[in-house]
Amino acid sequence: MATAAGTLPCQVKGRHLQVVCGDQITLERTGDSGVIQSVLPRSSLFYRSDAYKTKAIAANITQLAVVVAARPSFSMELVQRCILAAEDQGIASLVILNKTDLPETPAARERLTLLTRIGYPSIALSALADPAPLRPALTGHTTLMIGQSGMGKSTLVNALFPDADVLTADYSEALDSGRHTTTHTRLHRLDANSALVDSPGLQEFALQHLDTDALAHAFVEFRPYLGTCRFRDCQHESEPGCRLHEAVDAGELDPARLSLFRMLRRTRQHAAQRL
Ligand SMILES: Nc1nc2c(ncn2[C@@H]2O[C@H](COP(=O)(O)OP(=O)(O)OP(=O)(O)O)[C@@H](O)[C@H]2O)c(=O)[nH]1
Ligand SMILES: [Mg+2]
Ligand SMILES: [Zn+2]
Repeated sequence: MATAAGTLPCQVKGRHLQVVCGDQITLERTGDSGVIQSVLPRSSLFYRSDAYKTKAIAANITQLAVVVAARPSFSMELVQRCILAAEDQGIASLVILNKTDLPETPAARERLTLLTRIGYPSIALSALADPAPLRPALTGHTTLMIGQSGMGKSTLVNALFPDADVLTADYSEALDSGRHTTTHTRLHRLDANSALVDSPGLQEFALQHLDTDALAHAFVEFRPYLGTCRFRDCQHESEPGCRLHEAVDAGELDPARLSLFRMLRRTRQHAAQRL
């Protein structure tokens, strides 16, 4: 048995199949090459989807690490979308605040409190200076690193795996964005039980596969309230007796999170109507 380090379309016993980075496969070796015999059942599949297609990103990951940095600037909405997709698959998430050597780091850290207050762990480090603070969090996990281009995901891989020699590139000051240097998702093995997956920078992350119930459930802090609204089919918009709205009014839930939920729900509905 082996772990697929990358994603590729292939033929397995005459069937076309997408083997996803992180898939467990059985191989029949012939000299230096091998033929994939089977793909084992996945414990998780991390993916995004718009109204037209689904894009698999990594299989069998046990942890998502969203990488952000003060420069280039990052989108909290995108960070949260990634985490919601992970929650839907029962995958734990953490946030890596990279480039702590940058003077704007405190402001970036402040923005992350929206998530750390809910309980998501965050690890601050400088990949260029010392990646060590991340090591304990990686032990025993297959961790997918995800995030916008230029946040330093591949730099972290190079810092943790001196032989990896993965391509990295300066971000553009003028465009305030990375250069989409990494083009393929790739798994790097730390030890027998731990691996780190690097992925191409993201600009968007559609959640078309999450209907209203799944979406609400993906907001972990909403879970204790779900099923307790006055109306059984409450969409948590402006219905009377909505427990999520009451919890916001009582200061128990962050209004920014309920606003995001409503925006995502409507986005999904509009996309579905356009089909
Ligand atoms: N100041 C500083 N710069 C860093 C740090 N880590 C990475 N960088 C720089 O950030 C830039 C982008 O790094 P990459 O590792 O290529 O970013 P990436 O997230 O892999 O980008 P994509 O592959 O495009 O998604 C490079 O110029 C790195 O040298 C850090 O800790 N501090
Ligand atoms: Mg990269
Ligand atoms: Zn409600």
